[in-house]
Amino acid sequence: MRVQYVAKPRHRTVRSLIAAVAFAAASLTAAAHAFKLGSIEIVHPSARPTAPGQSVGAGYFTLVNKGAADRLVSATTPAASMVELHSMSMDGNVMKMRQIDAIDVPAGQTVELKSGGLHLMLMGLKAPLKDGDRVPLTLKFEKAGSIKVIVNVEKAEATKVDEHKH
Ligand SMILES: [Cu+2]
Repeated sequence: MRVQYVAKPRHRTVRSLIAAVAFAAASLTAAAHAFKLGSIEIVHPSARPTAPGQSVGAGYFTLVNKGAADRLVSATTPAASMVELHSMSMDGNVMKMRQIDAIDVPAGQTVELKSGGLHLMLMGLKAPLKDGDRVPLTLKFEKAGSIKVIVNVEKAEATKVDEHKH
């Protein structure tokens, strides 16, 4: 798992804060941020910048469930007219994407939304997503309820290729 969770500052001593900053710098990843809803953590919501005229964008994050099984059932954002839940899988040499009703978050499990796998599809973007933008996103879980998170718009890491195409 390429997940980096940084605890909330109020739980840190100065020494551990320095250690965390050093670790973040060394890991070459963008600053991680995380949100908590009951026993579910939503780690580092992010989206890729989009080209002018492109009407869809993909959103990613990692769900860490330390409690009972739940399901992500919907998402909304003021930045797009609607958000769909999508899965991707290889069918022979073809990457197939389909809309799904929910993303299962099994008890005690970690579920990663990432390029080439499960993701959110932002449909009908009202403006291009620009590197550095911060986009509010409301996630609704079947049992845990709803939470508003902030999506960081940022370029994919150089070593990763964004396979997402529509
Ligand atoms: Cu999609």
